[in-house]
Amino acid sequence: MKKRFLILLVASSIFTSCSNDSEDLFVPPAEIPAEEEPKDETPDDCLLTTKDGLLIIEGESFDLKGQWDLLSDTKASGGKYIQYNGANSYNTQNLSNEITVKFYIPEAGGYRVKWFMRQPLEEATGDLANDVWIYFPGDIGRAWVNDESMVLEHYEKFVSRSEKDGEFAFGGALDLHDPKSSSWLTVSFPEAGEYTLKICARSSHFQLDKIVLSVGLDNEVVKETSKDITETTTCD
Ligand SMILES: [Ca+2]
Repeated sequence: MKKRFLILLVASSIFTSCSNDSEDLFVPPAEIPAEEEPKDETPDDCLLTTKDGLLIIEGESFDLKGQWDLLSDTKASGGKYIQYNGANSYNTQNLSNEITVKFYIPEAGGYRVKWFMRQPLEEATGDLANDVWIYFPGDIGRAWVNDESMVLEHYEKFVSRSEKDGEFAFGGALDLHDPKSSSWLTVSFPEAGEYTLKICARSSHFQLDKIVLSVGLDNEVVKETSKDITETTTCD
């Protein structure tokens, strides 16, 4: 009895393995791939995008929440700016005051990040009201520290000063703490596509007119040319 059972078992395992083999041997004819249409990367929605090497993001284009307010001023680009009116948040990010904006980059490239900001005359002098937390999701932000490019993996402090003349001032640099260092902020977009910029409030009464990203342009040129121009979208 035992022997017959064993033979059956062996026979069945041979059959099974044969049938597996035959399945392995059967290769379906390759499907002829359809000719690939060139991918249209242009987004369906109207998104902010670059023009002449500049990507302008007005403060008023951010999706505001928390204690950010939208205000009007003829001195502001687009006639508007945003101001943070909550408490200072110097050590951590209070995400209830995190604001975001989406934009479209048409091809891979490295951009420098600057802004036009203002410290209100009454509330702020010196170091007050002059900074935010900034982060590009996807860890595409870069600093230059100790002669090396440093990947920015979380929020960092971004700071600048305005003159006491009521004008929004061009500037903006990273104030890094680990290691302690100051650096310009750049962002390395790996390919064409939609990206997000996040800002989280740090200093009470800080005013943001607009963010200026630039590619392939001298910083002084950016300072002069970006003052009087506003946003471009993929629908323009
Ligand atoms: Ca503005």
